[in-house]
Amino acid sequence: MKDNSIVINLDDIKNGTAEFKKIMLMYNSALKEIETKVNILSDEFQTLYKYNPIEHIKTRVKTPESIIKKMERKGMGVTYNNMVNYINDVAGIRIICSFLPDIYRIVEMFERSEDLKIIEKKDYIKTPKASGYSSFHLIVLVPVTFSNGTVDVKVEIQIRTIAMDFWASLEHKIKYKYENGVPKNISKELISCARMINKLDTKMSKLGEETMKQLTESMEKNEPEQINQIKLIEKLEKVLLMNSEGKKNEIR
Ligand code: 0O2
Repeated sequence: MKDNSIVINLDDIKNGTAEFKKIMLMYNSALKEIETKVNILSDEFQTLYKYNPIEHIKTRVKTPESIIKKMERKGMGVTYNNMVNYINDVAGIRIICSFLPDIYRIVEMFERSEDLKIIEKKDYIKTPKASGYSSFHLIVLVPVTFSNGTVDVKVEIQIRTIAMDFWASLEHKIKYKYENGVPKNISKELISCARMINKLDTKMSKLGEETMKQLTESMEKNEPEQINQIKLIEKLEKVLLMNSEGKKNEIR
């Protein structure tokens, strides 16, 4: 396919071309939108359940060098068109969770979200990559409103546990040390470490579930008022949700 779009030139980017600045503003704004969403969710969990499944979040926009390298690696022309259409992780947010089941709770939250469109789901937890890498990835379109209209901006959301993050960070560091690829014995060891991480996550999740069960039981016994309050707030949320659904149907 012939690509007639504007070529990305590293020197131009370093000198700060208007196109590049505008595109990066789009990606940075989309990240701000998602970050706010995740922070609200985190506050809600903390307030309602006194339990927060989110340990921390990190956002980043890929460096121009890294964008260009990825396009070259994928064998595509280094153009703005290709970057916007085919590089899914120019803007990325990483959500680090405490326990394995928290990952799927957060995925469900994004699935329910009406202002985001999920365009791809990759479950590298059920099916880890050959390297041993494990995480849940969502590629989403985030609507961002500027003075002259709304643009849907692509963002990659990586959701993983603390243990998966530990493995991925160190593996990334090790990989970068070898220009000509990681030696076989080291990649074998890394796969074996990934398996250990998976076992550890499963064990810790069981402990987490057990602790939550015990805490809920003790709350039901000793603080029934608090449990009633939570139930009341959940009911209120449902009513608010039904009301907003009704309003939307009226508008339609
Ligand atoms: P970096 O340095 O994190 O920016 P696609 O994005 O779908 O067009 P891609 O890149 O093959 O194609 O998608 P994939 O495999 O889902 O990976 C996207 C990102 O996941 C990577 O971005 C990494 O951040 C992470 N990742 C994937 N595989 C591995 C792995 O084996 N080890 C580690 N540590 N991270 C991994 P980048 O751009 O490759 O890297």
